[in-house]
Amino acid sequence: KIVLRKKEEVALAKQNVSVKQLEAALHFNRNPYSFKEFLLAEDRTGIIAEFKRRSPSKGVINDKVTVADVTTAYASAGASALSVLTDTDFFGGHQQDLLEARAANKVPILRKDFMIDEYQILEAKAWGADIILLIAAILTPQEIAGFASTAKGLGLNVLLEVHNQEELERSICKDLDAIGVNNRNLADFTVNIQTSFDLVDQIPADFMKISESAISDTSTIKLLKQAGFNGFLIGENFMKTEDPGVAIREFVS
Ligand code: IGP
Repeated sequence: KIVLRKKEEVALAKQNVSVKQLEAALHFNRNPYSFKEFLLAEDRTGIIAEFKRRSPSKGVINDKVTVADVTTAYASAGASALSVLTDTDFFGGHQQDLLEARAANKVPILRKDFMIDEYQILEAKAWGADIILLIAAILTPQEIAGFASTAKGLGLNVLLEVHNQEELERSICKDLDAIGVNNRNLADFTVNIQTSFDLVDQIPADFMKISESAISDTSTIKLLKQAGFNGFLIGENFMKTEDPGVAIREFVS
C-alpha cells in the first residue's frame, strides 16, 4: 500500500536531512510563482505538462529523455505549469528531477508525489516546487486542512485531487488554490474523462478547476474548457513519444 511505503520513506528521509537543513536549502526562501496567474495568462495554454518516466499502470513510458530538455520544451510550448514526479518506487522519479526542472525553468512546478507528512511539504519548498498535490483518497479532511495551511504559510500553491463527489465534499477547505478531478481511478487504474464533466459543477467558483489524466486530444480540451476547466494535466500523451517537446508543440499548434 502506497501510504505505508511512503511513511517508511519519509521516516528515512527525516533521519538523513533535518528540518533545519531543509530550511537552509537554496530554494527554501524563494517566492513561488502563482499557479493561478500562469493558468489564466493569455499567452499560455492551461496545460500542466508532466515529466513521467514510468507508471504503475503503464510500466516504462520513456527512459531516454532528460528532464531539462523535456521541461524547457514544455514551457516554451506554452505550458502553464510543469509537473515533475519525485516518487521513485512507483514512478521512477527523484528529488534531482525537480531540482533540474527548477534550475531550467521560470514557470510554476508541481511536486508530484504522495504527500502524507508535513515534512514532505518542507522538502517541496526546499527543492524549488511552487505547487503541492494533496490526494483526497489517501488523506483525512484534518490532514488536508493541516497540510494545506502549512503549504500556504510557505507561499506554496495547493492542488487538491479528487475522484468523486464524496471526496470533493469532505476535503474542501479554504487554503486550496485548485481542485483537480482525476479521470483515472487510483484503485483500479481505469480512466474516464466523463468523471471531469460529472464533477465540474460541484467545484466552488473560488477554486481553479483542473482535469487530470487520460487527455490525448485537443477536442477534449475544448470541451473541458467549455465545461469550466482552467487547467489540463497531461503526462503520458507527450511522454510516450520519442520527443515529448515536439509532441506538445504539435498538440498546441
Ligand atoms: C497525468 P496522464 O494520463 O496524462 O499520464 O496523467 C497525471 O494526471 C497522472 O500522472 C496523475 C498522477 C496522480 C500520478 C494524476 N494524479 C497522482 C501520480 C499520483
